Amino acid sequence: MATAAPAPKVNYIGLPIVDYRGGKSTLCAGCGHNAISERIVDALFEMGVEPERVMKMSGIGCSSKTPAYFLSRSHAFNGVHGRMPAISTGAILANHTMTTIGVSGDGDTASIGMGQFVHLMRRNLPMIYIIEDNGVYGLTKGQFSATADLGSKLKTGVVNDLPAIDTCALAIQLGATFVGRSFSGDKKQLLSMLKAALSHKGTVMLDVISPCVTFNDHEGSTKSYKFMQENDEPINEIGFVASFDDIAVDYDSGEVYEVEMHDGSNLRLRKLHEDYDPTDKANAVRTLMEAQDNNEILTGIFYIDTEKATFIDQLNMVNEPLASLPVSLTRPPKSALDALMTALK
Ligand SMILES: Cc1ncc(C[n+]2csc(CCOP(=O)(O)OP(=O)(O)O)c2C)c(N)n1
Ligand code: SF4
Ligand SMILES: [Mg+2]
Repeated sequence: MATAAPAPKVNYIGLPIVDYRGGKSTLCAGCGHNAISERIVDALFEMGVEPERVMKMSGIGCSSKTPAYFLSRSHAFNGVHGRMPAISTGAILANHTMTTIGVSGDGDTASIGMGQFVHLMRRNLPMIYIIEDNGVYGLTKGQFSATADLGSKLKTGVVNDLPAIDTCALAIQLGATFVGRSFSGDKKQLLSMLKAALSHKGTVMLDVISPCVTFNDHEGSTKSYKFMQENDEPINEIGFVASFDDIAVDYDSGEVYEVEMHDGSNLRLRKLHEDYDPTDKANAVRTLMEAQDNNEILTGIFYIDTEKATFIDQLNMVNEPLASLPVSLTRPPKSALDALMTALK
């Protein structure tokens, strides 16, 4: 008699991990973007997020194709190149109760989409914005993007003679309230960062170095697997304890910066870099600028603010999403318009 296959492991809302997966990736084998999709699947599964309560937003690029490869049961919008922030803003204002994950590329964000990116960051909209950062326009065959480091080399030998835009320093300065950098090859750090991001109320901006194996993984590239393995310098070690886990895990509180998240989860940042305080905005920007001058690649959570009002708070929006409010509540009656017209006569 054949034995029954073991039941699949389920998360705390009773779903197996397959419910969080998407279509088969058409990206190059070994592309860092594939590893990021895998961590997004793991994070949403482990945090027990309902797939139907997620909106996946993206622009154009290999990176922006990836929402097709995770969470097939979620809502998705693949926008025009660099315009994902405006589309996300509209969608979040229509329904701020959804979990919104935006996936962009360094070209999609820091080149064509820069104008949109800066305005998204200053609004502190509740969403997770991920830059899958390979320093090149992968989809259009590997030209330098604006995050390519000064002095880095293309395969053809062309040297980049412009300084890189540090999207983390920029996001912190502009108003994002959870900002970090990770590496697609660091499973543990990226997963903890994504899980903490899912507990944050406000804009999360994560720049994830994600090597392009086809156009930017050679000697002379500063976004290659080898370069990251040799130069990745974590500023803190991220420990995340979800609200539904046992919070009482032993640790040496003297070395840990502890942050209470909105949903009751606990974020513990073990200091690895002097006495780095992730709530000090000016110091966070200065640290990133100094790292750029010293050619250091810092990773970790650079900045967190759990107090700042979100765009939804600032607009005094009601809890019920605009999208599901009845017309009787969103449209003034004819008598109100008549009274207004009379008052203006
Ligand atoms: C308006 C417009 N301009 C240019 C393009 C061509 N284009 C497609 S993807 C891309 C760059 C993508 O680079 P990035 O965002 O870094 O994504 P990657 O492919 O590296 O993941 C460009 C310039 C386009 N699709 N639309
Ligand atoms: S071209 Fe580069 S970025 Fe695009 S799928 Fe291939 S490895 Fe990834
Ligand atoms: Mg790119």
